[in-house]
Amino acid sequence: MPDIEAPDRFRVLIIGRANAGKTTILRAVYGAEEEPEEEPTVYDRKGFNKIKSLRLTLRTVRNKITGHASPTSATNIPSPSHTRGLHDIEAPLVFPSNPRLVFHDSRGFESGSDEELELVRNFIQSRADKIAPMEQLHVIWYCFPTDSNRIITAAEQEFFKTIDTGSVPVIAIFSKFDALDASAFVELEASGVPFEQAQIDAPEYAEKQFNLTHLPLIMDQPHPPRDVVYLRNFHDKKFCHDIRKGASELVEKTLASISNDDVKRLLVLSQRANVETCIKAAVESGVITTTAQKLRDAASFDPDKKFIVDLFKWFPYVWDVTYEWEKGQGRMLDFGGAAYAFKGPLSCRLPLLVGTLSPPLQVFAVGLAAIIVAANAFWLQPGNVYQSNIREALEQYIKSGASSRVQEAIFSSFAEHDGTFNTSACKDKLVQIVLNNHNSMSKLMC
Ligand SMILES: Nc1nc2c(ncn2[C@@H]2O[C@H](COP(=O)(O)OP(=O)(O)O)[C@@H](O)[C@H]2O)c(=O)[nH]1
Ligand SMILES: [Mg+2]
Repeated sequence: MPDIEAPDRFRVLIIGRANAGKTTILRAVYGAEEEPEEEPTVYDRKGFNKIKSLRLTLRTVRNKITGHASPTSATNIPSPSHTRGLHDIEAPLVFPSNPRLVFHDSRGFESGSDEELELVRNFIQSRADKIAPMEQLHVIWYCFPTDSNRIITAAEQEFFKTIDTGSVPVIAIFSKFDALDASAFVELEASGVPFEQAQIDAPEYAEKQFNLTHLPLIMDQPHPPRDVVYLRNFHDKKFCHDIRKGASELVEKTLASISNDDVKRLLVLSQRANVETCIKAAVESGVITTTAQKLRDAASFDPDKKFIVDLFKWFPYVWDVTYEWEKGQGRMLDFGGAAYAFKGPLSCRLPLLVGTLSPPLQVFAVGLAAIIVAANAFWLQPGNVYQSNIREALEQYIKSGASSRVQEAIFSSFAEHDGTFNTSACKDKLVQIVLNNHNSMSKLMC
């Protein structure tokens, strides 16, 4: 059975010494940081408890919303890693609030023993692309804590010297970079740079120094990582800008390193750090441009629920809550509630959204409105979007004037268009219009 299943979860191997910051990174990227009781739940080695655990997961989230006691203590669930003693690289882990991600946690090569290296090598080989899609590994995040005396050990260099990970990309993560920023600041100030300027210059200076002194230790190896990210201040929510920026960069670089479109889609759906990734994926899916093209000669456009659902489904934080409030129990693949929250007010709001645009351009106006509303709703209730947030974001979109600006941008870009809308040039233009008119992180205080 598993052999014919398409992968529906993004699978990461995260490697790094104890305290490297691995769990903190996963929480930031996968939106689990607000859920203190959600320790990763370990499935059994073959994933036999998977279905049971997913149901349990959903029940746990629902109980949290309704205030009921957690059922976990009374039920027979697999034990979390800390009660199992040693880390087991084979044991898949999930955050109960986000079952679309599966990860495997490896302590790496702390003792530098060949045995540990062999364990990781075997794991990677056993998960290479020949096995069933459900079991495949999609990326390796190799995490180096930069607050330690030896940032890259000889044993860790051995990984990049001897392990060819084939089609599975490796991204090197240098975590706790705030430690190096602090040393860079001290150095800059000691060399006469004024206090405030030294604070501004420190991160860039720290990265430059690091790239000269440390990075070659892995980049010059036979199997260097595909890309590198520096993460700082992930431990402290006060630094939400650093956390969002770092997590977004990790997602973007991982996305760029993956060639398979289905796997890219899994990553877009599993991560909750990068709203712009969702925006691009929603436009590039072609839902808007194919619909517009079909309506080239139509007399009117009446958006149906499916059109909205097909756009909202690229925004995973909308997806989950829809499930919770709409169905209570059952499948997660239902966006109906959020789509109704958007479509309900449309009967009287539609003229405001589409103005005097022609039917195919009305598709653009409604489609981009849905995307911007889904994107902006993220900031109303980060990572946890309710139907009321969708309604509120739609009202804001109209009242703030963003709706009129989008209409004007659509008109000036496409009024003279020949009607061949489903092209990458068209999609690029639409992405640009959304990026110019949604509430990005940089426009908001977080
Ligand atoms: N200064 C600093 N501390 C961090 C950062 N990320 C994580 N930490 C802290 O490092 C410790 C270990 O983090 P954890 O994610 O549990 O590491 P793991 O053992 O690799 O999973 C925790 O106390 C975190 O708060 C960071 O970016 N900067
Ligand atoms: Mg951990």
